[in-house]
Amino acid sequence: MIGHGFMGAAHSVGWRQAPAVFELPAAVEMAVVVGRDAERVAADAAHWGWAESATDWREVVARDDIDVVDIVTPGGSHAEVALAALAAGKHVLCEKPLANSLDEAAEMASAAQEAAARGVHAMVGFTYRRVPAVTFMRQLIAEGAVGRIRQVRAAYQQDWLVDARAPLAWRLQKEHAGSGALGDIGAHIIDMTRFVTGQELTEVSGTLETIVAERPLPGSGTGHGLGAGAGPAGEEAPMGRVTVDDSAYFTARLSGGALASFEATRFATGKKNALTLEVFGDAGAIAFDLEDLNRLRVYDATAPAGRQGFTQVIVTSPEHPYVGAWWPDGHMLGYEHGFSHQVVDLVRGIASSAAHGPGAPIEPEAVVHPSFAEGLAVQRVLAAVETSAARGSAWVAVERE
Ligand code: SOE
Repeated sequence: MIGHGFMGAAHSVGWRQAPAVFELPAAVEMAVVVGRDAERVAADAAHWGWAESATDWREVVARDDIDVVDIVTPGGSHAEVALAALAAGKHVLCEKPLANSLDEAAEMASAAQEAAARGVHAMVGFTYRRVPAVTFMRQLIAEGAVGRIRQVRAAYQQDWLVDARAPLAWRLQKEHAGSGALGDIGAHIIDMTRFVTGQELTEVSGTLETIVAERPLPGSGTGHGLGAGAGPAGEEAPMGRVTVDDSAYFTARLSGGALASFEATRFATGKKNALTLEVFGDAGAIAFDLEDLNRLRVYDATAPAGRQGFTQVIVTSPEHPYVGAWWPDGHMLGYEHGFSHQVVDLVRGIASSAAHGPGAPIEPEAVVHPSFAEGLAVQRVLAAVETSAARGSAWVAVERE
């Protein structure tokens, strides 16, 4: 694993829990975690259960005993590490968003496509796809539960920047993060909308806003990369410029014709990690809320008049995706489980390719998603929103293959 911030901790939990809970067709050995500071990375490796730590990612990526490279660094280094890993024949799991620019994402997707012909997998870490309720929502929509999709409403709201003295973490610097709320959390709701509806975003009209333009420079520790606790934040601290958006609002047209609204913000006071996704069709509607992630609200518009209403489906049964491996019916899951499910699917896909050879792609492709091609599709939407915002919210077509 390259990187060891907040996402490094989350991925480590995934790598450790997946083989402990699920029957996997291959053994998982948490070999080495890489970071720039030898002492800090050694401490995290020991804490999270990795056998070794190292400071030179190139050396690690070249090692014969490494099969999978998991990239949890800020977006600015995703392309370089992923391209090197794919060239060395390693399977890659890369945190979202895929890259910091469209060009990098396109290069990564094309390298992944070449690698796929050699049985090498590349997956983007859009973990919320693997929240059981979200995977189930996709199944219900595919089965026709909402009928023809007429409208979508997606919002991802956080509030860790409301305090104007919150420090200038890497997530607020374009060279590290690519964009702000747009790429960090907007990318999640773009991916989830594509995932649950099976449709692409074809054109967008957006606005980006940087609400606090300057912030205190962080101290030595990078913390979890979010605002609070990342360093001294007094009035005397030297200030630096925020070079990304704090909030992103956009409207999109989906390939099936429906209109969709997206809101990604770090300024929604009181909303810690609130993500809602609602899909409305001519036969019904389904709503998901990350703060209540074991539940879907499902409305059947074909029910008899007078009996209509949102039904609460508790997604904790063995019949639901991923759930059966965990606890008895009714025992809920949380944020970290998606990281385990991601590992489960990646390992299953890798083992299947290893068993059948690269010529048998159907099964691995069904489980190893989203591909880098899908990561690129999200990146195209991010780029189109930025272009639209720069043109005064003009409608901009999302680039296609
Ligand atoms: C910060 O906004 C963040 O950690 C995102 O980077 C993650 O992708 C999301 O899971 C939680 O919030």
